[in-house]
Amino acid sequence: MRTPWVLLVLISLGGGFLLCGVASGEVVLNELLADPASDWSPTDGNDEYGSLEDEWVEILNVGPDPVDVTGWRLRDAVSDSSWRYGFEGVLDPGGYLVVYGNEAYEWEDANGYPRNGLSLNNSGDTVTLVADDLSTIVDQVSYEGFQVLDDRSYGRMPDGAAGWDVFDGLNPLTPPATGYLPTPGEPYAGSPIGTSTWSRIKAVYR
Ligand SMILES: [Ca+2]
Ligand SMILES: [Ca+2]
Ligand SMILES: [Ca+2]
Ligand SMILES: [Ca+2]
Repeated sequence: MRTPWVLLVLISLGGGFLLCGVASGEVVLNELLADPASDWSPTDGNDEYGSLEDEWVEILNVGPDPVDVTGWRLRDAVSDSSWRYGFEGVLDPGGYLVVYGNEAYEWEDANGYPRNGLSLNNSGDTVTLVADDLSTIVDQVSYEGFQVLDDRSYGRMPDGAAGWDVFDGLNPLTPPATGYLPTPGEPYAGSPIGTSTWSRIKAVYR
C-alpha cells in the first residue's frame, strides 16, 4: 500500500515543479493603425501624415513577468522572408511597445530588407508577431478595410482581451463601434459614443 502513496507524492511534487518551470510570459498584438490620416509618429521628424511612416502596431505584455522580445519580428501578409521590423529589449508586465512605420523603414534599411515600412494594407491585411526562432507565431491578427479606414484603429477590447474591436472615435462608424480614440503605447481611454454589436456593424459594412 505504501508504494502507490509514495508515487502519488512524487507525481504531485513533480507536477508542481513542472508548473513552476513553465514560462508565463505572454506578449500579444494589442492595437494597430493601418490607414493614418494624422501625424501619428513622434519619431519621423515631420508634422504631416504619411501613408506609410505614420502607420503603427502596438504590442502588450499581459503576463506577470518581464519578457525579452529581442529578435522577435513583425510581418504582414507576405512571405516569411519579408520581415518588416525586429524588436529589441525587455517588455515589463503591463508594458506597451509601439512601432511606427518610419521606424520600420530604419530597421529595413539597417537589415537589408526592401523599404516597405510596416506595409499595413488599407484594404485589409494580416499582421504576425514571430518569436526569435523566426518560425514560432506569438500572435496574429487580420483586419478588413472598414475597420481601419482613415484613423480608425483596430485593437483588443479591453486591452489584452481575446476580442478585437474598432476604436472609431476619430472616424465614427455607422452604427458606431466603441467610440474610443486610438491610443498608441497606452491603454484605451475615452467614453463610448454609442453601443453596437458586431452583427449590426457587419450587416451594414459587409
Ligand atoms: Ca496603410
Ligand atoms: Ca508624420
Ligand atoms: Ca501589406
Ligand atoms: Ca493602445
